[in-house]
Amino acid sequence: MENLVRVQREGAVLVLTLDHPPVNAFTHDLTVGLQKALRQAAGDATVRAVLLKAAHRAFSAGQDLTELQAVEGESLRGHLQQTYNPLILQLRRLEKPVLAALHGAVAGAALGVALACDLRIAAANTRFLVGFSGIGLAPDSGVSLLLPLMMGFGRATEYAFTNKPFTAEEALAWGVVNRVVPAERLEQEALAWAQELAAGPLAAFGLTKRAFNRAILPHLEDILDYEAHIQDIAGRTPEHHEGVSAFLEKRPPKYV
Ligand code: T3D
Repeated sequence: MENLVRVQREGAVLVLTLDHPPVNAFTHDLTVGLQKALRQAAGDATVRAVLLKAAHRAFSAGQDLTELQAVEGESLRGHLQQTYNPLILQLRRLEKPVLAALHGAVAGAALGVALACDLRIAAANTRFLVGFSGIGLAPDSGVSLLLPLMMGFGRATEYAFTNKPFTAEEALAWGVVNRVVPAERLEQEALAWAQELAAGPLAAFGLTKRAFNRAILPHLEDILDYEAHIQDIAGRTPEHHEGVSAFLEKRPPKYV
């Protein structure tokens, strides 16, 4: 298995860096690598906060479409049950603060991963893309729940349908991210914030997260399962086939 997630310690912070050039597309190996790193964060009592960030030009372009095309015809439900669904649950159930540091593109499943973190700091150059409809799919990875919750129902519908990007400043104004910083300061600001979180009352933070999960996301597991069911339907449509082919062939899709 390729090692596509770098794991480093910075004091009590476990720093996870996506490392799959050029745009950190989520392959099976990357997703499983991230699951493994989060298990490490959960199992190590000396880890008091997690910082999730990315190398290269984007935080992540979401699902690797070359890999998705290669397994065309297989159940997307099965794929989601092995990859993003457990990952999103791990992020929410880890009783330690998780901070996402975002830059460049954040698309599709990567948006779901970013939204499932507790806090988000974004470089001013970040572009958010719901992504799914661009390849004939419906939102998964918790996006159907977390995006309307954070930016509002009408706005989430608009951005899911149009697939137009929104900026870091818009994300800040709409409550999708907590802070925006100049791109060149992202690394240091994110680490400083993660270290501040690591110095806080860990048990209280964990219990706060547990309480928020219960208050706001009590049906998260069901929603993820329903998204997987919906995606299984979407994944069998000609629209999905055309969307993926068009992206990889670098041409606009033709839906009839
Ligand atoms: O069961 C399941 O898994 C279903 C779940 C799906 C979850 C999802 O995540 S669905 C959404 C998937 N993601 C997308 O549809 C996004 C596709 N990518 C883009 O829209 C753009 O590439 C970006 C906005 C992310 C970045 O744009 P830009 O202009 O900075 O870069 P680019 O030129 O488009 O891409 C750079 C290279 O990365 C390019 O390859 P090349 O020409 O240099 O060889 C491009 O093909 C490749 N790339 C970009 N995104 C993906 C990708 N390769 C594989 N998978 C990608 N998602």
